[in-house]
Amino acid sequence: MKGKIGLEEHFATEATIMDSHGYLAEKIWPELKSRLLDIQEKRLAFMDKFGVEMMILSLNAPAIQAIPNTKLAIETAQKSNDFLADEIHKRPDRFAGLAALPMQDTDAAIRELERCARELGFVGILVNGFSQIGEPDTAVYLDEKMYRPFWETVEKLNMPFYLHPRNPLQKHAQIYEGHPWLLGPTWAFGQETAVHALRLMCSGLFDVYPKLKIILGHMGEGLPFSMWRVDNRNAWVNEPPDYPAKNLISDYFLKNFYITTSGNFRTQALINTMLEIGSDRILFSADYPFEDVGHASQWFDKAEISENDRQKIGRTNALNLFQIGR
Ligand code: GRE
Ligand code: ZN
Repeated sequence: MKGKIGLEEHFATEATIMDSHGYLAEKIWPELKSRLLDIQEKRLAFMDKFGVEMMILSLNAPAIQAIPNTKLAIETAQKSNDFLADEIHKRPDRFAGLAALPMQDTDAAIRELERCARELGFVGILVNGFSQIGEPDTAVYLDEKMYRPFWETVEKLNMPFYLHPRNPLQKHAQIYEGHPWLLGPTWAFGQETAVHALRLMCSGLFDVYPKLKIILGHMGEGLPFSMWRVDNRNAWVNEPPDYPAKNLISDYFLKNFYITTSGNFRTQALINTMLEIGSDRILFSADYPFEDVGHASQWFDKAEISENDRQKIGRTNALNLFQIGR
């Protein structure tokens, strides 16, 4: 399919590049590094070759969220957003941007978001899970009360918010000890991000700001498969759920969430996700350069779904969600 749009597609700056080191085999690092630092050359060549018209770009992970020094987090976010805006400016027909935000300081995050939306023309936000604030050993999640004014601004600006994975802190990762291969994209990213998304849903956030649009990658980080069980475990006792939110978790999942195919190029998983959340809420993505645009595209272009669904998931859902070209 020509004209695809991807929205979990990363770059790095010199300040954040080392955050992506150590996940893939060491011999791959020079190539991964050069792909992360490149915007206009190798990346565009892959896009052309595999029918990707646009990438909506975001900074690598965990980057800003893992800078406990608030002042440095704010500066690094600003610099990265400025760099991205310059690169988009060179090819506005091929690139758009998601804001990196210093969630260490709610007011600073709001200010940077407003700048990214109004001055830099970014179309959304991407945040890499919890933030370390002040001390490296802290993990502050986005359902915390301190973030309510931030979410109010996100809703007001109508900016879709991509909740991107990161690894848990070591002190929260005992279950992975002795099994380092389960960290990162194999399992820990998805587990961490799925629980974070469930926290948002349970917290009542979407009762207060019902127009929030949250995007999850990797075919929903396992949530589509587990949604029924989340709402229906032990249903015979007929007790209302014990959390602040007013409705069932699946009500928020269906109303406030969008899902991308990033890094999960599996037709069985896609069809399950279509059955759970519907093809209007699923969007193509690769997760370049951690994944291969060719793998993503060659799978998606031939996946056994209708051509109507392919157009929606590959392109038009992204145009609508990010209000591109209108
Ligand atoms: C990502 O950000 O998507 C990512 C990493 C590291 C390894 C794999 C991966 O940051 O998909
Ligand atoms: Zn990613």
